[in-house]
Amino acid sequence: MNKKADIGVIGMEVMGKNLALNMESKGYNVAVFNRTGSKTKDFVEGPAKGKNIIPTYELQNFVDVLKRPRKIMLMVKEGAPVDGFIENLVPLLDKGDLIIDGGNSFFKDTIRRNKELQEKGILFIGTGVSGGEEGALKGPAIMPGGQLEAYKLVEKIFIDISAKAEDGEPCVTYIGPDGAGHFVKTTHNGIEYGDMQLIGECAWFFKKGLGMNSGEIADIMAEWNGRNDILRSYLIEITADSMKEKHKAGDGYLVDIVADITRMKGTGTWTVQSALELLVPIPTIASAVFSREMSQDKDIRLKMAKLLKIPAGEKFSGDKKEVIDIAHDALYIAKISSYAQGLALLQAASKTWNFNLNLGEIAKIWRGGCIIRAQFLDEITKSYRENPELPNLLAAPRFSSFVNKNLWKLGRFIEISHKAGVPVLGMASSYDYILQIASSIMFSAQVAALQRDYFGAHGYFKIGGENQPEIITTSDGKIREFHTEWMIKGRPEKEITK
Ligand code: NBP
Repeated sequence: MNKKADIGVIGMEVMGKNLALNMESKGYNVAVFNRTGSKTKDFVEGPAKGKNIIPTYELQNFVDVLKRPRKIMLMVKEGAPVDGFIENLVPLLDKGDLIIDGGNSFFKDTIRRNKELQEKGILFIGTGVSGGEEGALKGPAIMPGGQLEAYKLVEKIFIDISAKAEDGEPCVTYIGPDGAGHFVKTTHNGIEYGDMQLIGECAWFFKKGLGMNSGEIADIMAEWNGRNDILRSYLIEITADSMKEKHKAGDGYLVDIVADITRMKGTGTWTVQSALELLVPIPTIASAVFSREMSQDKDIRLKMAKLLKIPAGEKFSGDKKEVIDIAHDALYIAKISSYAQGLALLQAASKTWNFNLNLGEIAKIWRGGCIIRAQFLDEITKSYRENPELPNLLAAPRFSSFVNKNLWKLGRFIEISHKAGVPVLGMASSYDYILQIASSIMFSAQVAALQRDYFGAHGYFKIGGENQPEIITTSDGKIREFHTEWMIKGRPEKEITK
């Protein structure tokens, strides 16, 4: 075969194969390679048969068939396989060639790889690719980070293969330098965990609190996915579709016999770890990770269920329709809160790692292709367009007005869920996040500040008075710090000067 390939894809698993097919369908010649050659063979003799896809079985041959500057997309398991391929590829490449890591890599690895490769004259993009198998084939959301010049080399290919939002805009944009793309993809996954958790809690409440069967819950979810519904989203859509599936052994629903264990690959945990590192609270997303962890410890739950008497479940006896409507708005507010947390994390990361993120553009490319795609992201895009300096998503008038009017519904939802014996860690975390961020004085923090000073002489700051929340500073703007001598009679207070 004499034809040269426009781009090469390494990794012939679900993502790599489907991305290669997607690229080919847009008119590109694609070379493919996989560590285990039989998978390449199966691919080119199967779904890629008769297409402009060039199979290769040696890395040297793979790089030889690529047009220059070479563009190589790795779609392999994150970690050592990515480093291994980079190490083997570099000696075969020329300066100015480009390696793209399209897997779910940890963003700090991407920063390191970008730097190491830049020193060797090789361009490097770390990109999130979201949408799973179907997205890879029909159009994913793509979140590339790296040198802008590197992005320019593949911009057209990425635009061509990306999902298109309802207004036709491609779901790809240059995210920022080095690890920016992978950080945004990781946070996207964290937000996805949060969405899934919140939807799951609603479903559990409907089942236990309102006594509905899974088919009835699926019907509500389908209604919530209606054309103009504020909850309309891919995750609500697939919840409705999967929950109505009957199992093969009888007439029951599949969801009722699936084991209550949610596995995870790590991106949710990375999101929470980054939030801890950057001191950004993301309680809803953290609650989703913790709930998955709790789900995985089936043994302890089986033991504890026998020992602890949680409320047997007080079924709600009021107007069901009214409660379903309350749950609808409660879920929407919980979602706004969760996205506010995720976007605050992006904002902090952007500052710390100089990612220069444009939150409005990021929300815009999440509108299609990816797992969290939703009508709601249009509203976020508009909010940042109206005010790019929003201190928090909840400050956007289109969200704050809804929250101000309907927050009671989230409180009510949590109350009746607890009465029914349904844990709602995610919904409660979303609610409490709003309560905390809207507290000009957090009394619990005042109590803790004194506790710390009492047991450890850690000092405390002061505010103007009970109704004057501003922190007292010196005339040149420095925060004044105090300590009480708790062990000395009369407990004198002194100002600490540093
Ligand atoms: P996997 O994550 O299952 O990875 C399989 C690929 O990695 C195969 O090509 C395999 O080669 C290769 N590989 C492994 Br495993 N260990 C290797 C090693 N030590 N050296 C070289 N190659 C090695 O594939 P995937 O599900 O298609 O995902 C690809 C990437 O995209 C991952 O980073 C994943 O997290 C990310 N992602 C996946 C999805 C999804 O829905 N699956 C969605 C979004 C992003 P072999 O065939 O020789 O074993």
